[in-house]
Formats: sequence, structure tokens, C-alpha cells
Amino acid sequence: MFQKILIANRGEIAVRIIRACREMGIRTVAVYSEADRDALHAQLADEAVCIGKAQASDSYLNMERILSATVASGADAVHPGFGFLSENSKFASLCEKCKIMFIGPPPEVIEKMGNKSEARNTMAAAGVPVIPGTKQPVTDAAQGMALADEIGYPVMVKAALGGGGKGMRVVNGRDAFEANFQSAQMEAVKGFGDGTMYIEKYIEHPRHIEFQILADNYGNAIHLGERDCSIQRRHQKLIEESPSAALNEDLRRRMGETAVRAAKASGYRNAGTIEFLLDSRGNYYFMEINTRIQVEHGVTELVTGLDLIKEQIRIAAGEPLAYKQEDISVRGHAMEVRINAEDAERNFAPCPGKIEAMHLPGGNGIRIDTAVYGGYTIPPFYDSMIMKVMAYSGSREETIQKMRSALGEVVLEGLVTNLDFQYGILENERFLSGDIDTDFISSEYGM
Ligand code: MV4
Repeated sequence: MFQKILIANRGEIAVRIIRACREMGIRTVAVYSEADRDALHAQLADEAVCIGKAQASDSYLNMERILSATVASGADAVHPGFGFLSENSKFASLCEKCKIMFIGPPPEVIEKMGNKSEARNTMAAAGVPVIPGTKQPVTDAAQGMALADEIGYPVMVKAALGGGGKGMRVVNGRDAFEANFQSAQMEAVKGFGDGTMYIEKYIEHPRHIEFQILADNYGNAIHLGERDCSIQRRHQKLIEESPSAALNEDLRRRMGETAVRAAKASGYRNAGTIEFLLDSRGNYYFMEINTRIQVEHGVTELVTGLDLIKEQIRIAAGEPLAYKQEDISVRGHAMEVRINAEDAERNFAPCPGKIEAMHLPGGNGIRIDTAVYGGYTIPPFYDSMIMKVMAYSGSREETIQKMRSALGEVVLEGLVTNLDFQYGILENERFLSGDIDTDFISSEYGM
């Protein structure tokens, strides 16, 4: 097992990882930027190293600084958390060269799955259902239009190196193809330095269902059930839950088996997420693999009783999975609400500031993951997510009631947050009935 782990991240995920390490008897090294001198992660870790200026490119994204801090501190592994360098194959590869264990999949897997067009082909070849679409990369609008005619409108044009909604356009008909293709491609070149595109049939009103998987270094892979992440706004998830109200036992078993097949087809190791779109008729399609621990991992922890960060560390240290698929059971219902320092009245503009006073809920079945404290000033340089409120109970209804009660208790004085907006969703009739899809926020709230 590792003696010391450097956490290449900040905020609540860094705190989450530090706690897991401490429970396992592993020493921790935090890295922090000049804007994060007072950040909780820097105070909780056994050691803390300042790695540069506030801007992420000068600190949390600076590979050299982070690798130097790792070597200087004598850490034997790096946990990247999510965001920042977590899905950077070059960073994972540099860690390997420096004989530092990167806690995540091998660089080759990160790179291969980072190309969504290539991932799609790998999955199709392995018998994983993919959305009908192009098999070869598309770089030219005229070529794309011919392929879109074959697929049939509406289609979706996507950047091969995209994800999270960037470099992506819905095209409703032939007339609109060229302009949309060009603008998506320009966005791709600007954002990812590559204009390779692919085209898929557009799936209307899908649900976003993702399966958590774990794979060890010895060919064992299991899934830990699904999360329904359909409640999102502009590709930012707002509420996640497990299990999904849309799955029955049979669909869950089939999608879970497909997720494991997808993991094996990619040569996956460590914790990962297989994203699917589920259409209104119960057809599901592979979309992407996220090669990192995710924000919403706690939802799966609540329903399975596992600690995903500890599992990641054990797998990276070369331990075989301690569970077989039949050892995993999903019990009860878990939900996560993301609290962001942002103004729902002003188009969700980030609103960093000082927390003058704070009260957090607790009690039976409530979990809070956060790195803020009373008197803390949220710096303006990073993500606006400041807290995850999770609730766990026996049923979806009871979990929603628990979540409402918990959100009602939160006091974050001095800050503007999306708390009221989130509370409103928990009172929405469609949400309560479980009738949700990825267009829920735009159709219910017109945004
Ligand atoms: C789609 C789609 C419908 N049809 N692909 C959004 C981000 C990226 N991961 C892929 N996305 C989508 N791809 C086809 N062929 C709808 C979306 C989509 C979406 C997916 C998951 C969660 C939220 C979403 C919001 C809008 C669009």
C-alpha cells in the first residue's frame, strides 16, 4: 500500500480524498494556489505545498509544479480528483515516467476514451449499442451532409475530442447542416485543437443514465448500479440519484452487463463511469466513458455501502477487487443536490464571496461534502460548486422529503446560492413523479 499520496486538486473532493487516506493510514500532501492559502484542503492534509498563482493554469493545471511537489514530498502516488488534470493522459503518462502511481486508468485508456469517435467504434466492435451514426471521422461539411442524409434528420454533430456539450450541435434539417457543422467544428478547433467530428442520430428527450464501474489490474470488472443525472442545466448537473426511476430490474441488469462489457472492451482499470442515453422506449446507447471519479460518486456510495475513493486507492496499489458482481447490492434511494455560489436570477452567474455565518444540516441519512466553513471567502478563480448535500433513505419519496428538510436547514449567510432553485425542483410535480429527461430544466423553467 502507498505510504503517502499527493492530492492534485482542491475543494470538497480534495477533502474527501484526504479523509479516505487518513482512514487508511496513508499520509497526505495537499497542493494549493496562492488564492487557496485558507482553503480547508490545505489545512487538513499532513503537508501542504504552494504550487503557484491563483489561475488554475499556473497551479492546479501546472503538471511540472505538481510533479515537483510530488517528488519533493516523497509521495508515491497522486490522486487527481475530478476536473483539472484528472483526464489528462499526458499527466498520467508523466506520472508513470516519474515512477509515481497515477490513481486512475492507464494513460492509453484515458487517451483512447478521450476521443469519443474512437470510443464509439471500440464499443460498437465489442457489441455495445451505440447511437446510429458515422463510423469514420468527418472533417468536411459536404462529406458530413451526405452522411447526415443517410442517418436521417434530426442529427447531432459532435467533436471527436468534445464532451460536456462543447463542439456539439443539433441539426434539424439539411438546410441547417452546413452552418451548424462549421460552427461546431470551429468551436472544436478552438477548444480542443482538433476539428475531427462525428455525426449521430439525435435522440429526443433522453435520460442521462450512467453506471459506476470498478476494474482491477487482473481483468476483473464489476458495476455498482446506475445514477440518473438527467436534471442538468447547460451540461451542468444539478441533481443526481440512484437508483433511476426509469429502470426496472431487467433493464438494470442488461445495462449493467453492457457497462461491464464496455469497461472490459476499453481495457479499463480503476473507477470509471459508463454514460448512456436512455430513450423513451427503453433503448439505451453508449455515449462516453468518464475516466475519473465523479462529483456524484457519493450517491453510489450511499446505496452500495462502498467507499469509492478507497477502492480507487486499493486498485491503484495493485490489490484485486474484493467484490464479485453478486456481492454488490443496491439498497434504498440516494440523492445529491449540488449547491453552487451562483445567482439563479442573473442567469446563474457565479457569485463568490464571504460566508459570514453558516449552519449545515445533519442527522440520519444526510451527508454533506464541502470544503467551506464559517468566515471562509470563496475565491473567484474556480468552480462555483461549494457543497454537495446528499440524502439517503428507503424510498425515492422519503429521500426527497429528507432532502427538502435538509435544504431548508442550510444557512449560508452573505452568499447568493442556487439553494432556492434546487428546493423548487424538489417540489416540481414532474420531478416528483420521476418523469425527468435531459430537457427537464429547459422545458420546466425555460432556461
Ligand atoms: C446526444 C444527445 C442526443 N442525441 N447525442 C450532451 C453532452 C455529451 N456528453 C453528449 N450529449 C448529448 N448527446 C445524441 N445522439 C443529447 C445530449 C445531451 C445531453 C446528454 C446527457 C446529459 C445532458 C444532456 C443535455 C443536452 C444534450
